[in-house]
Amino acid sequence: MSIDQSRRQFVAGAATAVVGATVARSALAALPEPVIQTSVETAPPLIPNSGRPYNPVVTLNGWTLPWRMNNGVKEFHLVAEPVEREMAPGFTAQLWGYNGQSPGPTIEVVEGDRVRIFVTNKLPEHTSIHWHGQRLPSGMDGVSGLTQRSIKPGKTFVYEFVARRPGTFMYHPHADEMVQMAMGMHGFWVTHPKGKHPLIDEVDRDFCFLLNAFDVEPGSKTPKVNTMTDFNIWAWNSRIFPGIDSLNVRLNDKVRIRVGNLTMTNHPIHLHGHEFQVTGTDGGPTPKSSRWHEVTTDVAVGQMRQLEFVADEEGDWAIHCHKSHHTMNAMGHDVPTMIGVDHRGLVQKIQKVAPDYMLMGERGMADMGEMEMPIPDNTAPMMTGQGPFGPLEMGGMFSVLKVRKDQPAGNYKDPGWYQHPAGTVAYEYSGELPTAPRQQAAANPTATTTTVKAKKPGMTPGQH
Ligand SMILES: [Cu+2]
Repeated sequence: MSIDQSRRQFVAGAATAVVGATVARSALAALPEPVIQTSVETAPPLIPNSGRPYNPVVTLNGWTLPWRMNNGVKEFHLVAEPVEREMAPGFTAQLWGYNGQSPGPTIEVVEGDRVRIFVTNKLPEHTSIHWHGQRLPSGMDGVSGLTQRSIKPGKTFVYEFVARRPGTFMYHPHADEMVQMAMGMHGFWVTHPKGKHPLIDEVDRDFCFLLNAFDVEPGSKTPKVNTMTDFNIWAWNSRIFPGIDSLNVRLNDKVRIRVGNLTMTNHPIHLHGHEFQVTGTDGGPTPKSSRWHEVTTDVAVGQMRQLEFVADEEGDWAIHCHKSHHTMNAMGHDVPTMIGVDHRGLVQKIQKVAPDYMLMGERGMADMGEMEMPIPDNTAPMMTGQGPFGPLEMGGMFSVLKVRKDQPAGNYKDPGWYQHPAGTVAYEYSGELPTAPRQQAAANPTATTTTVKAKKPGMTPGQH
């Protein structure tokens, strides 16, 4: 089928689906051309060239969906479809998403904008889109069966509402949710304030990403959709370290990072070197009197958080989920604990019956960050990434905030690793090691010992 033929059929299908929709049909002369993204690079901010002005966000390893103005209405076209997403170099997953990628494109509008979103379903099953956090007519809320008929494969539905309150939102299906979310269907939505807002500061850099999780068996490409808690791929915008771009800012920039959680567990997001305030949630900006400084904030399931700080410390600063299993990729979670087990002499014997057997973890697992372990094709190593000082031994939800005084304003290019000023890097001690007191005690058994009284849970006070 030629492109022209398929477009004609596509448009014909869309026209049929529009019949019965409750929005102004006369306005729908034609669908806006869907914009498809093939790159996994972080797109530069999309400077608005129509509609009201705003300061755009930067979506980590993502992009913002262009729109067209139609009689004062901002029109977007989302296409729900199977996509191939490179989650990290060497590891590509078969996901479902929107407009060529998972997650879908970020949608940016301005408070008060009338928004019309065409949603075309190219999935093998029905879908719908829920606009998480928005004030809108109930029938536009996207809960299939409850507020609308589901969008059958091949059909296009239209959502239309006014973006009434500014803030940080997301979108995702509300139809066969378990499967469609597990497959990577979601996207970010930012409603910018229409002018100066008492609770929303102007910032120099505004980043956003969604937390998402997948269960992809090493060597395979398609997530297991029935997994409830045992995920092995912890991602930001369907990317995992070292595939997540760094957040590159200029020294003393005011920075906002917007995070939304569409996984099945909470993620304490931790930033090094700076304190931030949580200035907003998906419920809107927080009152100034309610803000305090944090270096970690928990983003619970279905929640969104806006973190703000002044990047006034130069350097390479880790930003990551503080759950240690969430900064690891597949493979490692089921490795038995071997610390302290003496394998010497055993390996060759075992290799006679199991030639692939390798010694792993008897001194901790850090070796795995360095060693070239044979792993199945299309699998992200469990602990990986090279920094300027050696292996980073990370994976999953990990990136770097790069603060540089010579980063040009408005420029997002990766400045490379930080050049530390002389005398500011942790260094090896080369003097004599004193003998530890406990070794002296062991050498002299008559030395005084201290009895520690331990209290076990469940004991009443005073009982020992
Ligand atoms: Cu986490």
